[in-house]
Amino acid sequence: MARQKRVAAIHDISCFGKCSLTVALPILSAAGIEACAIPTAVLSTHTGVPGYTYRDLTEDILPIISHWQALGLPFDAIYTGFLGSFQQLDLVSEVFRRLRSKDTMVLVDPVMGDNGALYRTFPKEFPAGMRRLCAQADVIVPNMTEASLLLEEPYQEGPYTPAYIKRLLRALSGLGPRKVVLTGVCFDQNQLGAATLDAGTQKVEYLFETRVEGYYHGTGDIFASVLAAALLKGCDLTEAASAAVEFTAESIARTKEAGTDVRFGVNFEAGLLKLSAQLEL
Ligand code: PXL
Repeated sequence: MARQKRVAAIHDISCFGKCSLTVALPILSAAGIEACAIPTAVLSTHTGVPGYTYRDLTEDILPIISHWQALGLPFDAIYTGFLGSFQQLDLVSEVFRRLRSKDTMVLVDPVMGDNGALYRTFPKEFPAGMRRLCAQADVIVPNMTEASLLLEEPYQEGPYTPAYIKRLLRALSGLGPRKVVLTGVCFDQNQLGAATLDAGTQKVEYLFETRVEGYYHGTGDIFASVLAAALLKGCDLTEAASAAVEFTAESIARTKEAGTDVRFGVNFEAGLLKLSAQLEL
């Protein structure tokens, strides 16, 4: 049997509502990957639900890493998402310096906005700091809002043209990462998916599924977690993005059918067995 892969997952824990660590950990585990958590903050729910509690864990990050370093643990990947404070951008850079070896894949999901706007929890300097973090990544997974914030360009509503998407992909790759996966891409109203660019091959690929109307919370985190898992299991960028688009679209379709409150996340759990079989490489 191949050696088990180990990931450091750096995200908040929103205790209810299915996003960040509460989706990243089960998805990585379903793929047979050892998931080690570095919580950036503890919230009662994600910030889209009014009245949420918030405990910032900025001060806990380096002590956790120092202990892990003392144990001499090697990491196959570091996967970051929602950060709890502006200072955590620099701390996460320090985590990269301390835990990264030449074989470690660093995947940054630059979680900071949606629907054309920066999340209200972040200061306006946050995108510039996130750009510096993305420069250190091997793979980044922005949505269309995050792409515009990273590139300091006005946000545009879809549908898009292939020329526009290719220009964004190249500009994002120009920030540093060799692999870029852009989510929320569509060329017409009936589809939705992702576009990928691998700087090594300069190949651009598009992966689409049929669009389901509505805004389903936590789907960006589900997408990035499947992408991370599939890449670690040896899929190439196109295969990994395809698995992520399919898993996310199926989770949304299931939730639509059940008619549950879209703020509380999607039913991704019912897809985990299939994902497990699919990634059994
Ligand atoms: O799904 C992204 C996300 C993660 N974590 C928290 C959030 C959000 C999006 O709003 O609020 C706490």
